[in-house]
Amino acid sequence: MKRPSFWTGAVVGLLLTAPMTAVFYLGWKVFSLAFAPFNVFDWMSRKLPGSVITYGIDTMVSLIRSLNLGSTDQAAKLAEQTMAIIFFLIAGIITGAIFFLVLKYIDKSAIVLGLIIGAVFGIAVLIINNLLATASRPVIDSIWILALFVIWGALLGWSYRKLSPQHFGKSYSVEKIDRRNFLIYLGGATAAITVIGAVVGNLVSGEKQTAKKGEKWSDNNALPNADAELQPAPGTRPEFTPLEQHYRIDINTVSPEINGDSWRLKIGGLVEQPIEMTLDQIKNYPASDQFITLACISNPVAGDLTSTQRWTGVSLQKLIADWKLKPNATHLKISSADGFYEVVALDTIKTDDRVMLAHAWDGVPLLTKHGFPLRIYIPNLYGMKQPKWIQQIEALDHWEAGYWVERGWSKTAEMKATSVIDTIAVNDKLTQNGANLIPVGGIAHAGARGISKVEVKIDNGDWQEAKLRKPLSDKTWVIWRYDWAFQPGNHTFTVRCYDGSGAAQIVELSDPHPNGATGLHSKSVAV
Ligand SMILES: Nc1nc2c(c(=O)[nH]1)N[C@H]1C(S)=C(S)[C@@H](COP(=O)(O)O)O[C@H]1N2
Ligand SMILES: [Mo]
Repeated sequence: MKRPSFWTGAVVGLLLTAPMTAVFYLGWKVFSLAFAPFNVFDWMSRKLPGSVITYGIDTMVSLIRSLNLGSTDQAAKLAEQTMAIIFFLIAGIITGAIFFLVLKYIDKSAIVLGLIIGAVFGIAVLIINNLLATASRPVIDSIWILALFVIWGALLGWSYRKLSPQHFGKSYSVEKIDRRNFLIYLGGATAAITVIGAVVGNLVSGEKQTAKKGEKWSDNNALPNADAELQPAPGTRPEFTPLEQHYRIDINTVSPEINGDSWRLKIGGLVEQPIEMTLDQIKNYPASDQFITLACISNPVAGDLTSTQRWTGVSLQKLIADWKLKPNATHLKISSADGFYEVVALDTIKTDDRVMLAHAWDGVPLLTKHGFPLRIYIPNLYGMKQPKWIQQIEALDHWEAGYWVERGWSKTAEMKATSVIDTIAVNDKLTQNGANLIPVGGIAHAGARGISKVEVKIDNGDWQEAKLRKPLSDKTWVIWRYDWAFQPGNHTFTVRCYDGSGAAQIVELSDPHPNGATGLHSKSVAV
């Protein structure tokens, strides 16, 4: 009877790693403990070269869009989480296979070796978990990770022993049956643990975090443009994105959970005296409210990675006045709990009082996934320049590349002008002065530069000016509408816009990487 093979090792690796993943999942859902597969994945995604990550993101966004998998950000997070678990299982399979292969040639106690491997992996993962700095309870997390990995390693060694011939000392055929029985027994036990872990974990995974009804500003207040004359064409997206529907993009499979009471904003670097501020101290400064359309630089033309909310925060002008920056300070480096960072010039802050540290959206504290307790707003720039979960601000005497800039994205990340056709409302025809009209509409946005004009073109006709609805603010998208005196048949609509200074939207097609997508949006319809 031969010793168990490489392939048996791979099977055992899978049989043990699947239930470990399920137990990690259960611990995460029930006790908010670290979920190792996500830790490893997030760490890898920070360490891999920017080009690989950008390729991965681009591929994912275009796959999600072409397969119509629904909202891009949610599908992307799900895809990342699935990949994280698959990578983890594959690592377990490979380790199991190599473990069995190595033991074939060296005559050591399998259980001791398994324990050692489990401990080494456990220590590596707990270091990764702590490096990510999103761990809220590092000590408990570390014990948990180490314990599961050590048990996993011991079981791997034990399985090898159970499957080894010296253990049986019987006839070949009896050994073969014993071996098969052991694998079936192991498979049954681990499948049961996996299913229980997954099902129970799913049951307790509470509702998505949201504000209570009546708590949000928008529950009790009319939007600032409630008196706007022009009504959106039926089917136009909501002008104000409901809080729960705001797109979400960041480098975390799971958002950092920060305790607002113990959190401190640390201000250091080129300051006379480093200081720490509590959330209440920041909230005690006079706050301002700004309606803002945020967009991700990865958003393709007409993509869904853009939303509009009401941000509340404190102008950085007011804050830096009390921070005693040294005269040679020229930039602030903003660092976040997840290891993300960006650098903003003091000149930008001094000349623009809209740059703020925001602590609320729609009148309630920032949701965890949107950066609780504090995020920055810098007008006219894509989201990649605007850290969430801020922890530290360091005054520098030079510019530095931020997280995505280091990974090959735009240094300035100024928002491109863009216009989108949301709807050609063929079922909402109206008659005006005897003419039959079909409402067509959508949005146009150019960062904080405003929109001065939107035009639509039907097939190869002339550009026609659309009507603009008074926007929520000069930083939000503008809703446009064009009532089309329709002709039956197939038609293609194209839209273009001009920013507040009259500059035309860029017509040339370009992908989001590295400067943000450009090109005109078209939509076809059969009437
Ligand atoms: N700490 C941190 N802040 C971050 C990011 C991140 O990964 N980590 N992603 C940025 C990017 S790329 C975008 S588009 C916006 C999205 O903000 P939202 O998820 O609240 O819509 O957050 C920005 N701030
Ligand atoms: Mo982004």
